[in-house]
Amino acid sequence: MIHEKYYELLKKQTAYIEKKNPINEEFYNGVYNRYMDPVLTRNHVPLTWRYDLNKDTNPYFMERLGINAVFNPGAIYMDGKYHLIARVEGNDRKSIFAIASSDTGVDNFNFINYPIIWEDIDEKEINSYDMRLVKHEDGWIYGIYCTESKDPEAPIGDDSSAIAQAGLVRTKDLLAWERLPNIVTTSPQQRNVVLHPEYVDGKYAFYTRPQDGFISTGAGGGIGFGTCEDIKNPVIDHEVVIEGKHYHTVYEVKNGQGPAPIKTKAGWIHIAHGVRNTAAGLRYVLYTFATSLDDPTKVIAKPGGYFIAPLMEERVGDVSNVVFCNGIIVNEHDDVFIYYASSDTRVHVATTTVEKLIDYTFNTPSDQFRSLDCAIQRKALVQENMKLLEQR
Ligand code: M1P
Repeated sequence: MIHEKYYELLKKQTAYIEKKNPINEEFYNGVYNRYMDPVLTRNHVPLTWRYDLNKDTNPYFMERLGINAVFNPGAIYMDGKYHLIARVEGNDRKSIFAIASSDTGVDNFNFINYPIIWEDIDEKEINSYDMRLVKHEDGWIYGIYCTESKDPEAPIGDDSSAIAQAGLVRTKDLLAWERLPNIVTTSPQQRNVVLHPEYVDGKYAFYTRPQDGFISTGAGGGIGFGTCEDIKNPVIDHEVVIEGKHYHTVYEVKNGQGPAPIKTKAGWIHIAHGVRNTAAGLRYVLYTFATSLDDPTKVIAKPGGYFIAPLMEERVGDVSNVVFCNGIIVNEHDDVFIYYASSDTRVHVATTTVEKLIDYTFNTPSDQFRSLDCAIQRKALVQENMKLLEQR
């Protein structure tokens, strides 16, 4: 017999999920809209994934398999629907992947089917997260995610050192998944590995993030680029850093490619995350840059500073002061949906258009790297504006 509490909670959850999500009119920067509510949280996860509904075996209607957080989703637009493959983290700290879909892209996201499962080809894999979904020109949809295992070299007693590598899966319909071998590079660790949607010189091309350690990038770091011939034997034997770290910027400690870049008439537009250190710990923000359509390793535009930073309640969560993006959708109207997670806890959306993204990326002044030069840059803006105002 189904516990009566189930129906009470289901009614509340349905109202929560179906609530409209208006634009946050308090916020304005001309670049993108923010929304009043997160688009995906742990409260969206179906009750059937968390509770045993049976009154005989669960008389107190306790949550048996709790959910801690839902964040860092990959995103894809298919059949007129906005699909997110979210990182769903259980109370046990393990992340699993699950699909949530919406007709609007800004609200009413519902988890569908079951948590995603594929062939278990890597018994060392303990945790998996942060999938980047890419529809490649070869016809497959690829998912690259971080696959984390215990560091076999860790000294006895060290039960937290880990190794991060890039796992690879593919699908045609988001339902049946084929697990391909992990991506092999020359770097000891990898996170934030992303497939470029087109062949480059007839090869599969990847953005990488070489790093020496699990948290610290060490001598590595920066957004790398490399190619491989055979996606079923994904070995990248040469990585070149195309977008590095830089002292006293928002990406001075590390950075990483977000989702696959968007192809526009002006160039490939990338959304990346940059990390800097503060007295309160690492701060993650998003920034954009563009690469050439002729040469995806060549950065041709890069606004100074951040594009999206954690704001108000976004600043607090399991890992506070973080925004992270690995999913973006461009629909048939060139509307852009940027799915970003805040503080490793929940998912938000920011919306803009391809035209606005181009304008922002190509016309926002670059970082001058020194305070006095930044003052000169801002004074020039003020002077031009004063001239205009005086001419009124
Ligand atoms: O906790 C912030 C982020 O940290 C990692 O990102 P990066 O490898 O760039 O430091 C990831 O674990 C990511 O999932 C997380 O959001």
